[in-house]
Amino acid sequence: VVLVIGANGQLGSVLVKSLQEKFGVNNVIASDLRTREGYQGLFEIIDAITFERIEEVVKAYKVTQIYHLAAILSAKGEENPLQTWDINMKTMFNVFEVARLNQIEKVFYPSSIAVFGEGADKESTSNHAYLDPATVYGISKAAGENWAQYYFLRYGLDVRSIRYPGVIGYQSLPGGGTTDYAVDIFHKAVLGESFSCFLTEDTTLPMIFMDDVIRATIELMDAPKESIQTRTSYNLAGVSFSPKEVVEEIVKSYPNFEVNYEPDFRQRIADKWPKSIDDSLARNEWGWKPEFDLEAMSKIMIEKLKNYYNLVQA
Ligand code: VAH
Repeated sequence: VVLVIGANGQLGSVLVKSLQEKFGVNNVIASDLRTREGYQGLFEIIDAITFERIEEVVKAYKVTQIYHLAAILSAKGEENPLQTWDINMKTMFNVFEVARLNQIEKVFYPSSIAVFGEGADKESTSNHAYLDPATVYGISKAAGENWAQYYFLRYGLDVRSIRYPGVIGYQSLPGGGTTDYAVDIFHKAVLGESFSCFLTEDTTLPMIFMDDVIRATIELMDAPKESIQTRTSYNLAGVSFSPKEVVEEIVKSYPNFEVNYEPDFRQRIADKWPKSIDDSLARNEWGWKPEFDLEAMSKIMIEKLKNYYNLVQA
């Protein structure tokens, strides 16, 4: 039985569906701060700030795996640094402690490419690059992945982790990240609106298509324990691109699409992050391989969003 914390989020909402297909609807418990309208399956309200509430649900359903997908992201996190730290760390400790005390078999803890800062190479950033994150979100993830390793080494808790790039999907909306533009831009294009981009046109960042990232997460969790030699977190690469390059793809379908660039505080966050990621550890240790490039991803985004908005392309 699998418990997903943060099941209403950009990743959680999509991951839950895949987990339901894999384990059966009655073996997946979705949880978040609020219920989700139209959600099909088992759902419990959990505020992961409260240890007792997580433990109650774990005991009631005899949970054996936890995916902890609740966090305040990079951009949003800068509004209130201390509160962001409290929420990201407290929820993580609660999950790790509930897991340790209730014989949970496996835990998934997401990290992020936001763990990297000035001290890391910008191109093909190595898994072992120096970590000097400049956002509270990045600091909390860098600390979190070290705690993941600590729980593994000290208590034998099987925590597995991926440093996610920016995630692009048609199924859900991101909230509060620096890579959010890359989802929003497709919505605007399909709706026939113009787009104001909060990053400059040549800001290249590591990104990944939703289908790839969900498959990566499930493949990591399915891998034999012995092959998971990296207990902090795995670099994961999908595709790297800049706003200009996405626009080049979009204008193939929407030649009149207009974008203007108005970089804000998020530009400073993006400037400290890698442009591309070396994910050879993930490839070698559990066989990771991405499938979607920018062109394939853009085609699917446009098709699916057109259907979603029920629009026929002019
Ligand atoms: C953010 N999408 O922008 C997140 C992230 C790649 C960075 O983890 O904050």
